[in-house]
Amino acid sequence: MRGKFITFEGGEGAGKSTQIRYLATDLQRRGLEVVVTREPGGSAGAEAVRSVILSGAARDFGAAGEALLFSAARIDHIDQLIEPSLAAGKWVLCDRFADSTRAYQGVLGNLDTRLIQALEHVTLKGLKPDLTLMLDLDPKIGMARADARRGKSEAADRFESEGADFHKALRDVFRDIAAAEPARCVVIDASRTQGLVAADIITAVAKHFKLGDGDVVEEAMS
Ligand code: T5A
Repeated sequence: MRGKFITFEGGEGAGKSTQIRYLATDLQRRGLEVVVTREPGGSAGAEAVRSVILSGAARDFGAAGEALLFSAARIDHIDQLIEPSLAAGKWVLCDRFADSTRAYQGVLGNLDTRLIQALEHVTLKGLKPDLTLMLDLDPKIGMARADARRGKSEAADRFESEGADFHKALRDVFRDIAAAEPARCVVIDASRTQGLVAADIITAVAKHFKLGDGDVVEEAMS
């Protein structure tokens, strides 16, 4: 049986990487085979593109140029990792996916919606997440978390270094995407403790896929 494809989206420092680990543990305890991956990246070719984009070297290409680079990386990621894993029955948990291109490059980069739709058509070839968890958080808190994790010696990356207005608008865009596709997206309040957020996510996933109650919910909350 084909596996399930779950994506995590949200602003910087919302806790996506942290929460993917909790969910992976829960699903593995249920006996499922899980693949954890991320975008940009997730395959050798896409990781190479990741370092180019996040270094800021492609900033001068503009939003359209960056959208093309994210899409090229996504094609390799889907071909090399996501599709083969789903075909083998594995559950794929992905830290960011096409909604990030819609939000960062599409809306905030002022690109024509038709360009983003055309890129999705070519890149995704019909692949769509079975579920998207939108981690919603005040960007001031998210950026403070990201700053604290990075430490003083490391510079902010290409998108972390955008201003406060950018990150505030980003939150609204992710909320709009979730509101437009309620059957696919669940908004999660990411302002609480890691354990409470994890419990919410595990409950949402269990409900969406009609899994039984996991024992990790209580553990995560304790
Ligand atoms: N991008 C990406 C595009 O522009 N277009 C695209 O198409 C795609 C795919 C990727 C960048 O590329 C952009 C978006 C991004 O700017 P990245 O390094 O992968 O760069 O950046 P993010 O995905 O934003 O990842 P972050 O690591 O910044 O954020 P996370 O994963 O949301 O947060 P996480 O889990 O690493 O947590 C951050 C810190 O907060 C703590 C953690 O311990 C950690 O220190 N934390 C909490 N603290 C308190 N309470 C909680 N509940 C906490 N949860 C986590």
